[in-house]
Amino acid sequence: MNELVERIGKCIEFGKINLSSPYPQNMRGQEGADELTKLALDEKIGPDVILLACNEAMQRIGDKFAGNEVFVPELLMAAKAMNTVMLHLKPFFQAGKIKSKGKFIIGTVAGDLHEIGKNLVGMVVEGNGWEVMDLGVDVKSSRFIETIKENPDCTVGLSALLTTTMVNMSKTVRKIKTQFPDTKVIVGGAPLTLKAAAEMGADGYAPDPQGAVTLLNKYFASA
Ligand code: B1M
Repeated sequence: MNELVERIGKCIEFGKINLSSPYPQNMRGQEGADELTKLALDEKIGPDVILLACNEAMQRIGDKFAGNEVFVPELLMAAKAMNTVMLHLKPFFQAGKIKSKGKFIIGTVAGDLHEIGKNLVGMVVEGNGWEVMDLGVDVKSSRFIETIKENPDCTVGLSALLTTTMVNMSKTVRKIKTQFPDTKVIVGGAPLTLKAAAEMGADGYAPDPQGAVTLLNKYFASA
């Protein structure tokens, strides 16, 4: 792996946001995710290469968390560093912007605060020509319902990262499909599977952002 990309990954893993960030102590005075990502992009390193390294770093910090080697504060700092990188990568995902193909409403379901994967899906979908309305995290079913009412021609994307919030996802899917049977609902997130999505009554399951785009294009083509 390119040394610069490796350093960005380390900044994510250890939560080093930028040069002036005092955390972590042993990286004080060093460039962080912010400066190194700018540098990497200036050196024409592909945004996809940077993103892959960051995703791997998030996986590493997640594994450490699972093994009780780090705790919530460390996860939060890693997420902040990751969000800093994403600010730099966003324009690249949006570069393919063309005339809107339709509206895509996305949010992380009630009780769930994980936003990075959802943000990535939103960026990639937007870059593929959809108008994205991001409702944020911890989104209640009622908020999705209100937004669908205001945008009856939309497609909906629900994200969940916790096994426990899959229950809320399931409730949200059912409420949406009961009130708006014609509205397509796509679900995704680490604990989801095709089987779980089908059991919830969702129209589709996407394992990653590109999967969401493929489904959207399929619905769009058959509309
Ligand atoms: Co949390 N967390 N977390 N966390 N966290 C996980 C998810 C966990 C797997 C860590 C672990 O134990 N190994 C574990 C869940 C276990 C489980 O339920 N199976 C966990 C836990 C337990 C918790 C808390 C309960 C911890 C606690 O407080 N004791 C707590 C819950 C808070 C809450 O939500 N109510 C919590 C909190 C947090 C932070 C707030 C500190 C922080 C999130 C900050 C933020 O988002 N701003 C955080 C983080 C960072 C993680 C890990 C480390 C990284 C998640 C991430 O951003 N991944 C995560 C461990 C891991 O994933 N290895 C973990 C990178 C991202 C690009 O991937 O989100 O999977 P991901 O998205 C992917 C795909 O899933 C897919 O596309 C994306 C790109 O490929 N995708 C979709 C996602 N949504 C989609 C929607 C689609 C289609 C595809 O269509 C609509």
